[in-house]
Amino acid sequence: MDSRTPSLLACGRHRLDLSFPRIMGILNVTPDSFSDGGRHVAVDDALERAEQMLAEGAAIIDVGGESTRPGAEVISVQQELDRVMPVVEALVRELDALVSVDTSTPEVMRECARVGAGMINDVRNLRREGAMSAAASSGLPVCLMHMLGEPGNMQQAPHYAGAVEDEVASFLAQRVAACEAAGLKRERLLLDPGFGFAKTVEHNLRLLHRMDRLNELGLPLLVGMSRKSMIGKVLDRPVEERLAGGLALSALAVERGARILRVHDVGPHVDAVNMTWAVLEEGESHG
Ligand code: 9MG
Repeated sequence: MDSRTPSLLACGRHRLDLSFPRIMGILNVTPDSFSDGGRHVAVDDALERAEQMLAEGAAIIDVGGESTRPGAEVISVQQELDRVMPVVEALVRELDALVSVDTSTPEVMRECARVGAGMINDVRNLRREGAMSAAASSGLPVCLMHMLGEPGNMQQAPHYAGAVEDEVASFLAQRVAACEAAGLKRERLLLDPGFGFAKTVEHNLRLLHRMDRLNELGLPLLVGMSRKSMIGKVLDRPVEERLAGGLALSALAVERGARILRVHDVGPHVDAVNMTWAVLEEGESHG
């Protein structure tokens, strides 16, 4: 993060201090995520999982009801509301958690803001019809992620004419300009390179290596690499054996300026990130 980057983010009732890196815990509320013994069981399970992530040091809980995996089922607005709303309401009411909502759907953005969510995380960077104005009127910070196409087709043949980091930076700069034109203030924006979204392994590795290019945009950076296939492909590991690879990537991302890391395994990432930060801080204090 450079000196122009805002370090205190207003997230509804919460203030998020980004002068040091923070962990965002992933809470998927798709039908396969929790036991299917009825609505209350699912909400209770989600609450328990969120409570555990907060106890392990997560600053934010990212709740998502629509899978972004290639080939994932497309769901209706009502299905997404039904999955997400009871969980967001419970997290706000029972845990007073800072909840981010992983959604591209304007109705979900509006409803979640109404019940006390603190952030919008949109992998489609507000390109769905009505999303820009819903996000603007929510008053919440928004994470704009880079992605070409849609989750269903994004991995078909990802191609960048120039250096991937330059193209991602210029795409995000254009989305920031579009947000500002729609009344969404710059101070409310976060940027995300979108690891694994319309990118080959080589694109992902280069993008992380050159993340300083995105720092030049002067907004806080959020990254999500936890358990992703880039780790599986480099290390030849199945999804349940990708933690060590993910910790290495998180340390490198922090060193390159990331201020929010979206992860599944909160405890180990808190330690890895705090350790990395201690080294960086010590370097700073000795010039
Ligand atoms: C929802 N989701 C899945 N992967 C993600 C990533 O890398 N970044 C953000 N912001 N959201 C993501």
